[in-house]
Amino acid sequence: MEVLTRDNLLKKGHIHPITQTIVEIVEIFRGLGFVVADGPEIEKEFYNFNALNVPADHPARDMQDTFWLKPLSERRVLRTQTSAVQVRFMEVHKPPLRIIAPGKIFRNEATDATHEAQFHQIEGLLVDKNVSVAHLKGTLEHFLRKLYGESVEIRLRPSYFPFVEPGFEIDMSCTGCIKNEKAGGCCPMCKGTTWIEIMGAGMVHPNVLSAVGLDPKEWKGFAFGLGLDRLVMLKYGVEDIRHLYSGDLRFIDQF
Ligand code: 2NM
Repeated sequence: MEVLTRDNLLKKGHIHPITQTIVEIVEIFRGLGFVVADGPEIEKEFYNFNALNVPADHPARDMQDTFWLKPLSERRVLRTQTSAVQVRFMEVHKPPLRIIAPGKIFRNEATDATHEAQFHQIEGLLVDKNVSVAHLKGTLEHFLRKLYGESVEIRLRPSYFPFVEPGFEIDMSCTGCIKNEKAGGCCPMCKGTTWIEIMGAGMVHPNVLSAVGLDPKEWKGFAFGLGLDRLVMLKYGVEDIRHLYSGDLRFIDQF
C-alpha cells in the first residue's frame, strides 16, 4: 500500500520567488509610509507614454519595442512600465503621496537568457513639497540596506529617462564579492567591478506633474523603477530568465 506523504500526494504549492520578492520590497516601503497602487496591464497610449513625457517619435513607442493592440486606431498597448499606474493614481489623489506599484510589464523583443517579452517591475513615487535628490538617495539607501544588509553602499550615476530630470542609474556595492574573494575568484555578480547596476531613478519631470494637473513650482517628486526578474536571478543565481516563467515545478520547487 502506498503511504500518503507530502511528496507523493499532499504536495503543497508555494509563493513564486518573484511574488516573494514583491512582498519583501512592499513591506520595506510600507515601513516608510508608502501604499501599493494597482492598474491595468492593457493601457492607453496616453498613460503609458504621453503623460510620462515620452515624445511621439521616441523609439520606445515603436512596434519593435511595444506590443500595440488591434485595432491600432484605439491606441492601446500592453504596458511597458508600471509608471502608468502612478499617473492614474496622481489623477485621482492629491499630494502629498507615496506609492509603490509592482506588476507585470511587456516589451516586444527577442527572448534569450536575459530577455523575456513579459517580466516584472516595481516602481515607487513620492510627491510632496521641497523634495530633493537627497531624499531620493536616503530612501533608496534605506531600501537596499533592508533588502541586502546594512553594509550596502550606493552610488548615483547620471542617466536619462524621459519622465525624470535629473535621471540616475543607481549602483549598489556588490554583495557577492566578499564570498568570492575568500573563494579566490573573480566575482560573477559584478565581474570584478565591485558595483552592481540595480535600478533607475530621478526627480519627476515637471511635464509629468503638469500632465496630471499639479503645479511643478509647488510640488516636487522622486521616482524609481526596479526590474524584479534580474534581482531574483542575482539573489538565487538563476542563469536563464525563462526558467522563471516555465511553470516547471522541478525549477519552482527549489525556492
Ligand atoms: C524608472 C526610472 C526613473 C518613474 C517615474 C515615474 C513617474 F510616474 F512618476 F513619472 N514612475 N516611475 C521612474 C523613474 C521609473 O524606471 C527605471
